[in-house]
Amino acid sequence: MTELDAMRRAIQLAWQGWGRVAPNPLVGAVVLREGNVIGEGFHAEFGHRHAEAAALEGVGTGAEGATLVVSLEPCAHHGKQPPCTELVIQHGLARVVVAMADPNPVAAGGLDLLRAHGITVELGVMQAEAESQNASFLHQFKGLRRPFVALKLSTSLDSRIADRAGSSRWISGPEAREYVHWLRAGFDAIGVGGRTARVDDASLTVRGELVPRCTPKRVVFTRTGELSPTSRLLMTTTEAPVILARSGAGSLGMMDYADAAGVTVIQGEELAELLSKLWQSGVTSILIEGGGELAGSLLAGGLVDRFYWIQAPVWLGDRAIPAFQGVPAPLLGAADRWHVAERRPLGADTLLVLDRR
Ligand code: AOF
Ligand code: ZN
Repeated sequence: MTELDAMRRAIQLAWQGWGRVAPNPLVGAVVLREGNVIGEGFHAEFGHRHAEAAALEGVGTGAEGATLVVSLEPCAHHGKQPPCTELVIQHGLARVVVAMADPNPVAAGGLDLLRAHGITVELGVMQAEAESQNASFLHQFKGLRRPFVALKLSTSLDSRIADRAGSSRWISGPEAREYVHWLRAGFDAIGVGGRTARVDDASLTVRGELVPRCTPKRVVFTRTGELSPTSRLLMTTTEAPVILARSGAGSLGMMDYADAAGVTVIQGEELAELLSKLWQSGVTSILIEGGGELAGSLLAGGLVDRFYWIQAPVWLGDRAIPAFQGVPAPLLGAADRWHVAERRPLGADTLLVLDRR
């Protein structure tokens, strides 16, 4: 196996920490000796063993002179785990190949330390893939003081999120719905607009195979503040917290029973302020699942970091509900071009993952 293949494997292994390690990064590692894999592992659980330690377990003296291929710069700090650099040095590894540097100032500096011990270091192998995998971890160190915002929409070929009668069940197929439950598990919160919460009456809970370490909070962005006391969201507040994010005076009716229903209310002038309040309350990432008004406002406000687009092979026509409302219309030369991070089939549907440049 080449070092490049080993890095591909390390990144693939790292995905197994999805839903379990956040806000820490997804990390995978492979130990190579003369092109053979002699150890591999990943960061499986927040606060637990790092990927390097998992990969080196049981390798023993076989690691002497071998190469460690790891998707993140080995840490140089004593955190919940001892420094991985120490482990690498003790095992006598000769070479360390890394995809991306650690943006966490507390843990960084590992590569310099390894070099100082005579270990050869290569940084940047499959860097774009590793950075995309850890986009929400990287986001935490950008100083934006708002959560990593991902927009997930299932649309028709003509970018409609519901038919002309307002029904969105089901645009996409079972494979896509399974994927969305997996996706939800990796976010601190799931958000929707008020109208979508009312019309779809979705529960926004995680009901897939993967059980998240922390149950995502459910956030409803609304101007009026209205939510029916018999809605699925309010009937399930014991399963997962509900936050009502209000950006307008609206009616106060909801406030009367919000407390009793176990709903937290946050108030802000506009979306950016609501997002920063969510950040202050510990929400580091949020997956927004519609509707068109909220999606359009977030896009127009430059507040979307990533877009998960599931496109189903169906036409819904002009009178169906558009995926985005209120997005400005730039001329082609001035329009933002997004970076395609992933593109693959989900049953009959197509998944496109796009990152803002
Ligand atoms: C690595 N390998 O597998 C991971 C790293 O509190 P701790 O000890 O778990 O440290 C968390 C920090 O360490 C985290 O913010 C990130 O900078 C780094 N995570 N480092 O060498 C790993 N998960
Ligand atoms: Zn470490």
